[in-house]
Amino acid sequence: DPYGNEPRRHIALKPSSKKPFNAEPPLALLVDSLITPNELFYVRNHLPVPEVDASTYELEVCDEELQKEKVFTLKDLKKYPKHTVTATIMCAGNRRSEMTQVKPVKGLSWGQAAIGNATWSGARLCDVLRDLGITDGKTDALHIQFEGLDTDPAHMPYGASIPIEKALDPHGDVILAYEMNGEPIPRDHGYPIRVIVPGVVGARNVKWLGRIVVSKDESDSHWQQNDYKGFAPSVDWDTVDFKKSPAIQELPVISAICEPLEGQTVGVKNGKVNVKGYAWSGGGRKIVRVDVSSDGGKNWQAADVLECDGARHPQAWGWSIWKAEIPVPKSKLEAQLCAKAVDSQYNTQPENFENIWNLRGVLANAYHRVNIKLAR
Ligand code: MTE
Ligand code: MO
Repeated sequence: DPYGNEPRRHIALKPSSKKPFNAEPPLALLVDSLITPNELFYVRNHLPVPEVDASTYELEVCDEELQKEKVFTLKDLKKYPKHTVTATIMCAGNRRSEMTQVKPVKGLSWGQAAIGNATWSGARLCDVLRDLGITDGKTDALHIQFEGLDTDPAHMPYGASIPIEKALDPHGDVILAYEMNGEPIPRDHGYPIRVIVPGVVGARNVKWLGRIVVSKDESDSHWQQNDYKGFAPSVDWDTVDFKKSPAIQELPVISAICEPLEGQTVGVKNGKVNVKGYAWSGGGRKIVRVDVSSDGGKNWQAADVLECDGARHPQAWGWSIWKAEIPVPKSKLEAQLCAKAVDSQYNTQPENFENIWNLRGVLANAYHRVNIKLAR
């Protein structure tokens, strides 16, 4: 059984699939703190978790054009200056279960918790690449490919790539991380080395990193080429051509209400209810405002937003947690709460899922709507 050696997991992580293991934490726990505890961080594995011995671990880094290759042990990587970033990782399929309600899509039915925020430490990828002679202007390469040590039955590894500009940008904060929240990265999250690509979709943050290839080409992996792409609402499985859409990299602005939950009965105090959630945007764009409504989006009020230390455009890699006390319509026994966030480029979220529906159910960032009952 390739799944015979999986790590132990926290009981609060409710799996949507066990082999491979995929699970998200309960929403109320998700927004308890700005930093998501390791054991509650959602897990998205496509393959069995590989068993990696840190004492024999090797990372291969090669440049296809220069035909150069260098091998790094964990000790070698720890010799580079230790760089720490607080970054949110989100699956492109986060909130897919809401998009499905418009029309079915293919993919794991994630709720709103396929996202987490952690402090990651490791070597900067640009420092490691510089030691191979790869710097801005000194290479014709266009992409940095990553391969995991997790493999399918045909021995094909998980793989993805990012544009070289992101990797070489000293402000891009791409790191080869060996720590998550001050501890060695847990097995489920990529032990012993995982690439953290802040502001970029989860799928490119390759875990159990085994190989880096500097190349003129994108990764040819299934997950880069034939998955994790957006399409028009009119495209279906008979007409889809995966070559026609670019691979998702930076994610659009998103938010979610984590308290109260859909269908919950909520106590009204002084005509108001308490609402809490998260908001985040890709590409280092900062959350500048979160608007909350209790009447389905007719009237809005700004929430109080708590951001990560030092959050600054365009390096605001971590999410924000927001809270609001919002008046509910008088004498009504039901209300529809809505949330939408605005990022530092003044991008905001689409109003509904009809307009952004796509067959893979990715980029599901419409207003989050939660219907509640009011106890008066
Ligand atoms: N890396 C490897 N090697 N194998 C994987 O299956 N899944 C990717 C990414 N990196 C994956 C991977 C996807 S789709 C996501 S959303 C994130 O890891 C999930 O990271 P997490 O499990 O640490 O939350
Ligand atoms: Mo993902």
